[in-house]
Amino acid sequence: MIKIAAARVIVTCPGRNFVTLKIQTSEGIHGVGDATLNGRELAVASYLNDHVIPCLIGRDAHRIEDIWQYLYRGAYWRRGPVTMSAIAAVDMALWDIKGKVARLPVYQLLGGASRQHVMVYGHANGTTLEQTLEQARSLLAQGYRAVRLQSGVPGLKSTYGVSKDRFFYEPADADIPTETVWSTPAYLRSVPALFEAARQQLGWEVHLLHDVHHRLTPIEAGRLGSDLEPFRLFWLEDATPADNQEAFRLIRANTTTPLAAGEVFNSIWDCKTLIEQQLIDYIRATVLHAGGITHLRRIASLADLYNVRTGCHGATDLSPVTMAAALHFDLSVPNFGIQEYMRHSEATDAVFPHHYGFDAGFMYPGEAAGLGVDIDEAAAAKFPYRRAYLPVNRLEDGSMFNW
Ligand code: CS2
Ligand code: MG
Repeated sequence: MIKIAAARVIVTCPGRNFVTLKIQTSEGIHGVGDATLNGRELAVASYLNDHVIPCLIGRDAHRIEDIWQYLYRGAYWRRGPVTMSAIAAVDMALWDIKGKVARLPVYQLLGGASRQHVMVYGHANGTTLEQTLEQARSLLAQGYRAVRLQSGVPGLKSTYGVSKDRFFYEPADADIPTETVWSTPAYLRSVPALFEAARQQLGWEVHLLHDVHHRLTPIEAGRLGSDLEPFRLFWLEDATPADNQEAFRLIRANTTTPLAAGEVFNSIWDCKTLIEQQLIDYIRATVLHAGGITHLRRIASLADLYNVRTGCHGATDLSPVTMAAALHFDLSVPNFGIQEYMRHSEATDAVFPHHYGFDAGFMYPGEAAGLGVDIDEAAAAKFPYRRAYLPVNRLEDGSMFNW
């Protein structure tokens, strides 16, 4: 038995907000977990402070599965992004502690490495097609094997997923949401042209990916997938919202372009139909928003039965703690597909010192005991919380999307 002696929540904003849970044990060993929910950060901080931490004190930190079940089943209110991010933070911190006690990196506790390294995809985005492809060439020069391409849509002022900064991508940009305008016909015309030019200029070796950010109806998504077939994408992501999982049947019936979904999913129930009916090829659920390593393993095991591979979300609003946990998971899980990688800012890297690293298109979790990541609390204290939201999108006639 190794007793949980104390736990606290640290909120910091080194360029963007992060919520971190730090659990301390009676043996003096501590663990960290990420609890960041973009644009709703303080709701998770309160959930942990007011409702979870009091129930953890005195429990055996080794009982990861039991604590997961206790927090999930015991609360009566199940699922949802706030609850599942809070449970995930506890789960990550407990795996970190177990690894430190065992003096092993977490991937060893998960059954050891199933592969040599973790293939990641980088982000190339620009306001014009030329800028996007120039970015892609620079990623290829850095050794990336897989690149996501997002480009501004001609005629639209701004496009979600296209960064204002050349190197760092941060879509949460205002203390009251920015409102942007969207045109589906303009978008549907621009994407095939981008990928046609990409194959001409970048060749066929590199894996190319694209994120629709839930902007299409199922039949529009089917059309886009079919238009993109000649360019052999690695995946087309979040082609339509998956609130209704059956919606993907229409897309599937209309294209052989591989489909990815699930960065907003919180539990195995959000992807059960998509996986069991083989309506997607990659599941994007993360360690952070889908209940921690413990629950993501369960999702991956279900996915494995149906030839669905993992493709964890890894945007900058997931802290280096999640990135570390994801890499241990990715290295160990048999049906790994790819991992998203967006570089954090230097300030963020300084607040979260870590052992993971990138080399020639692949990442490695490192050999440090536990997750191999920590929070520098003195550095974190220099960056107080700043409210920030993702933009809200409207159609050209001013209405909100209705799908
Ligand atoms: C995106 C993210 O990384 C992705 O695939 O969809 O940028 C996402 O929009 C943000 O992480 C939202 O918090
Ligand atoms: Mg996405």
